[in-house]
Amino acid sequence: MGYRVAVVGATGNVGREMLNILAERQFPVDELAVLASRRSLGTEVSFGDKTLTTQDLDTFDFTGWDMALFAVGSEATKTYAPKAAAAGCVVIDNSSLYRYDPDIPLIVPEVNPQAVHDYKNKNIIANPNCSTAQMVVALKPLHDRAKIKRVVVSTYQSVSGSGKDAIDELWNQTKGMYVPGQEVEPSVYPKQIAFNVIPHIDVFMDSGDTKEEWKMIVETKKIIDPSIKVTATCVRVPVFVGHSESVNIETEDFLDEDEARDILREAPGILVVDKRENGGYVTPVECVGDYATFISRIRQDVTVENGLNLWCVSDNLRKGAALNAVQIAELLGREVLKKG
Ligand code: 11C
Repeated sequence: MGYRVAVVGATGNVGREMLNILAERQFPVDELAVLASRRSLGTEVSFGDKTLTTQDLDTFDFTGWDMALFAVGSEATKTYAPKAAAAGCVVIDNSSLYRYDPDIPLIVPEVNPQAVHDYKNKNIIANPNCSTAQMVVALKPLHDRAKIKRVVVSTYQSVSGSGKDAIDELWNQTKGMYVPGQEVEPSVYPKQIAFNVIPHIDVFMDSGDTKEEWKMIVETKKIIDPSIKVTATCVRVPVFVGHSESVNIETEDFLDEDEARDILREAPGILVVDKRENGGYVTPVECVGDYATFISRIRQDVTVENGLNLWCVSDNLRKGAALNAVQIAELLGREVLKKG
């Protein structure tokens, strides 16, 4: 016996990836509903070798459904997630709406699987921001060994993090650079993204940090340990898929770079590719479609007492969103619902 699963926002980038990953990992689905807003109603989406037609989210009755994987913005989540949760369907939400609610668990299964039991507070589990998810997978095993005190992270985030229109903007702006009269003005982003980098993701906060930077700080504390200090600079780069991060870590106890490499090699969800030679590291184009968080360039930072540097790359639509949500569904099934 399997689960009755709804995917909400099934026509978006993340919703489609959720369907791909549910099929790839042979999640025990008895029945699958693919839901979308009226605007996308009737759109067909693939689930393995099947084609499914989207149903209307507005009129859908979640009663009797085990789980709903939400991949819509915070506004739609605010309307429909409480309805699903009240109907007894556990919501796994990819938006930022519930992440900072102390009653709602924020889960990366390799890091804090024990938090799954808190789902029952509100029948909702939150999925973290993509740039946080891949970083905490790398930080947790190092924290367990040497207690991380402070992290300085700079991100290089792909445009797929901003959705389909941003992917089109990068593509069209890049092509337009070569065709006189077909230049494309910035519209999704405040400045040109083709052949450029933009040190601004999400809105500015009073502190001067952007919301993306704030999310990395607050979510890392909630998922791993509130004592870890994080400072972040989040940057959009002209890459379609795959977020990269340069991570500087200060630990309480000394951790040798070779031991750190061995710990990361053994850690769940991580693939270490770290040869000190041309090409002996991972770049975003190589991580697309993969499940792993790739770690390269592991080395001592000798400018502080106990310092390490590393390079962390992952598919932001997968580990950063859809894969993590499906892993939470698997965890919920395994630990709580126990039907599959
Ligand atoms: C980006 N990290 O790359 C964002 C996208 O809070 O789930 C995901 C935003 C979020 O633009």
